[in-house]
Amino acid sequence: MKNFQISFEERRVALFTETTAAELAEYNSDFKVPVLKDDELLVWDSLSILEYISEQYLENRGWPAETKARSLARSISAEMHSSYFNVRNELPMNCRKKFENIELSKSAEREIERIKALWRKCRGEHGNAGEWLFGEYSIADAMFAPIALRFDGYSIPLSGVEDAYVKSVLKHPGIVEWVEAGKLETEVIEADEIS
Ligand SMILES: N[C@@H](CCC(=O)N[C@@H](CS)C(=O)NCC(=O)O)C(=O)O
Repeated sequence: MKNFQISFEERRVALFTETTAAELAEYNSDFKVPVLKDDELLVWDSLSILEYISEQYLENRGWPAETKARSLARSISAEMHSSYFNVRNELPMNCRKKFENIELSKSAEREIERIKALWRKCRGEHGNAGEWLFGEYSIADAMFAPIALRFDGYSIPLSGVEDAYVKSVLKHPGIVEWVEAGKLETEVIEADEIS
């Protein structure tokens, strides 16, 4: 929404606290974030929210205009949404710390190689018009932003296309703002801390 200058108010909900369930109860999101409230309409789950915003506010400009690019963008966004469980477990989101030389399972390494290969394919086949996966910024970039942040935070070796892509994500003004806000948070989710 920040990328497309759609104004919104953000309500921060700290997870796994004594008040989390009560704070999220009104949104019907199974006590999870993110959830979008647009007047009385509730939309939950990140990909559904992105689809709704694209339809309702962007005349579908959230997805690439060209059919093949759009189809690939949908496939990789759905894959991101439903996969990479080893990356999620072994590289938990943590914007406040930087890690070097972490040991990863073969399964996590394989997922990382898969993600890099997808990025190279998108950039190689559809990336000419800009620095994003499909040239111009799309839903696919929003979906992969958490992965790019993890690759940076856990110092995953990157080269060429993937390195440039992560740098683009890190300097996106919406991401810079989001990471800065994250750094000011004081809560710690112990289950997501790795040593
Ligand atoms: N598939 C959902 C995942 C939602 C989800 O698990 N959100 C996490 C934060 S990223 C959460 O709310 N966790 C709290 C919990 O599971 O109780 C989406 O992408 O929106």
